[in-house]
Amino acid sequence: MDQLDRTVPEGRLVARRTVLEMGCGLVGLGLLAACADDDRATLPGPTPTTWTAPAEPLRFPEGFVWGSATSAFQVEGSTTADGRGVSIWDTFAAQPGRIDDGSTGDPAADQYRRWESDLDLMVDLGLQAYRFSVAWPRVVPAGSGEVNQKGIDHYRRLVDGLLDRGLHPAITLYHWDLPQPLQDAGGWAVRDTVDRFAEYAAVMFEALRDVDATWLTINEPKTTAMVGYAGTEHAPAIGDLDAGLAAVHHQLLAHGKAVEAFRAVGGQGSIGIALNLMPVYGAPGAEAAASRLDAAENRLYLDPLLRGEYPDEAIGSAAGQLNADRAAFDALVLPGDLAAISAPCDLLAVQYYGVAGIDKNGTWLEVFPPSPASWQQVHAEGLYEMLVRLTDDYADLPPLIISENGIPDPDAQGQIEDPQREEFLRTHLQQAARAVAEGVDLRQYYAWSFLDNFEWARGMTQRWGIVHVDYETQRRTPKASAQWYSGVVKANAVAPV
Ligand code: GCO
Repeated sequence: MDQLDRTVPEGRLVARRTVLEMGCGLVGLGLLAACADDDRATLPGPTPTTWTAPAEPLRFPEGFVWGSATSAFQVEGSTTADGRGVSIWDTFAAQPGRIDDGSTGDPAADQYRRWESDLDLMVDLGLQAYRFSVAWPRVVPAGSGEVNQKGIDHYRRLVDGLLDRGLHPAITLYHWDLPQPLQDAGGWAVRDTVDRFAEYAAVMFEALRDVDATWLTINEPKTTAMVGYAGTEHAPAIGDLDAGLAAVHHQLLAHGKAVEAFRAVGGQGSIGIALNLMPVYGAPGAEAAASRLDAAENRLYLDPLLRGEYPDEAIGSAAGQLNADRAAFDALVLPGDLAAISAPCDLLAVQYYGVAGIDKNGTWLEVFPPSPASWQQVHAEGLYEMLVRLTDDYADLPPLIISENGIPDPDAQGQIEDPQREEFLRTHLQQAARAVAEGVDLRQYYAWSFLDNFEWARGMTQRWGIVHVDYETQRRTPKASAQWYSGVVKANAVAPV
């Protein structure tokens, strides 16, 4: 597997807000202040490699699974129906100024009521799988204690609907909608939430123990920890980096305890965690800073999960590190925690959007042109690099799936003709196929997202769906990229154009 030159020429600064949105957390607060506000330029990025896609279609292995993904808070709506409790995102979205367009989780894309026609649309598009998340506040409204059978019944119907249509269920247990009472007690910054999550997970494993599903415990612990606890861009908007690091450990431990519960229930299916991973490129002389930022962005999650140890260089005051209290973080890690976190899983879900650049002072650089999501520096080859790196670096790596990969429309109105999304998906799938041809064990791919939906702090203004949603009528219209994706699924291959 070829090694790539990851150095970049001297770059210019990335806007401060972009850094926060990237979910990197507060990398040395003082360094953020050093970022010039509007001094942005696109660097040529790392030395281009010589690889070009072949003229013939690139095939995926027999049995490869093709799907699309959403999450409960982003698509369901019906936030007060059938006993659902309040989540931290209901609280956050209700606070003036938090969401760009003032929208909330209701009606979103109204899928709580429209799920049957959405599943029919997936069949029409020839999709084979659907990744959705269970809203914890529907199942355990207070976060602990009484279980809400109406909540369980909804997801039973959804799963049965998938199975009846021959669609594979990929079920995320936590996609950011923490029950508010648990946050009132400290949320992911406190250890008690670990056991509450394991109890909730066991309820769902029991309820669906007959289903051969792909289970994902926690979606992007990094984003929750760094953007919601270290930062204030996401719920619960704590703004304390030490709380963010505590949220890292407690979410990883919660994942491990959920895996234990899954094994104890003895259900069908497979289980893993979903990590958003980001290749990091250093400007000349910034190799050490790039390595430290890679530790903060990637190895802080990969190493405990796959090696049973935290990386040494993620936390500290040097360029690229998370400028938190290392002793306080170490004190959170109790005997047995790392063994639980690194319990063998059946898969690792990779969520890939783009890359990051850094200079020797720790300032984030723009090394590739961003998508309409300013934090997303688009570089398809970075997906190949990350997949190969995982395979090279982690001896006991389980099979991989790509549980999110996508790009937003250029504007809030959205479009049916979305050539940029077809280009994004094609180039990224070519790189994934390239990695598979070099021995990477990749089993499933989920385009983000099936529907235009509530894009967190961007509200309804950023559209990531392969299917357009008219929010006035809730009418669904497949975009051109959905039709193109149908062809990829049918051929189990990605053609050059
Ligand atoms: C994430 C989340 C998704 C986002 C998507 C686009 O990866 O941040 O899992 O909920 O909507 O990534 O930002």
